[in-house]
Amino acid sequence: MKATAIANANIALVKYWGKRNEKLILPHNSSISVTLDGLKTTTTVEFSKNFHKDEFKLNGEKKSGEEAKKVSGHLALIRKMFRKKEFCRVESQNNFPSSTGLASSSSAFAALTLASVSALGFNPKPKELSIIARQGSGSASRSIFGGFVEWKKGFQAGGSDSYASELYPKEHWPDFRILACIVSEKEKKVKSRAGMKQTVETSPFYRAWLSAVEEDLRKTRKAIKEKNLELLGKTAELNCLKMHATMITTTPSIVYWQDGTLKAMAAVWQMRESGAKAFFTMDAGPQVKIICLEKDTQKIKQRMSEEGFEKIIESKPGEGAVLSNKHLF
Ligand code: 2P0
Repeated sequence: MKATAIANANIALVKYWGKRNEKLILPHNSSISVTLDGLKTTTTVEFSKNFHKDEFKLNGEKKSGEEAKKVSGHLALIRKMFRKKEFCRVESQNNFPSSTGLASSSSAFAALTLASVSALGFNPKPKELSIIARQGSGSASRSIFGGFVEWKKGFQAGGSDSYASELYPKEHWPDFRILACIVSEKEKKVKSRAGMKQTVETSPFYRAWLSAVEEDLRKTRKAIKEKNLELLGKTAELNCLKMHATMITTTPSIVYWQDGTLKAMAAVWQMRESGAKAFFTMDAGPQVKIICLEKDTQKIKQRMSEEGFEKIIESKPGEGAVLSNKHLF
């Protein structure tokens, strides 16, 4: 009753922001992401009658508190779905710094879902895995798949039609790149889950966000299909700014940006003015992720390092969640 899975983190090009059902993690809007090669979580899960509670280790360290609670909450859901009773031991390893705001919950819950379900002896279709992963963390529904992925918000109250699927595999656009410029490694004050709840409840701009998102989804699907970086980048950049506008206008305000965030945004705009194809997106944190093509990465990295960004993580489109026979314990 042991299995290991590897899943990559993803970055949204059209963001998921706000839930219509908190418990089932059903979003108000659909989202589109790219799964990133090399930003991975490896998770080994073992269920046994001999265990008396769930145990969770991350990067070799035993976890308690909020993180452990989210993990055992997800395991409880999986046990219920598959009518199992055994407790389990979970060990996860991230190959990227967990505190850098690089969407670690997307890879974490995708890997945990695949490893747990496999350890229990089941082999559901990716769609079903995506529905289960979604209930651990919304963005994890997308990390089940590789390449370019869309998570449809769905309409059913129970969430049976709210799952992700692949739009195009990673091979569709191999020279697509994301350069994550790390602005700060401090843990953020407001987690995404709390931030999006507060936004839905209090931002007067939330309606405007929802009314604009379908157009962004349409443009983004077209841009990916045609490998049109300009259309993709401009749409993703504005979509992220619209999301941040809803955050800033909640009560109390949530501002994830820091000085370095604005500096990176300005640098991207200046590079664009001088003809470079560079666009940014940001999530619920200060890091700035530059969307570009492989041929331009060197000069963009050079410019960002001159601006004082020491840590820049480069990723290309990566694969979806897979099983591995290299167990962590
Ligand atoms: C996204 N984010 O689409 C958006 C953009 C952050 C900003 O998905 O509550 O950790 O576990 O479903 O998935 C981060 O939110 O939130 C996120 P829960 P999650 O990538």
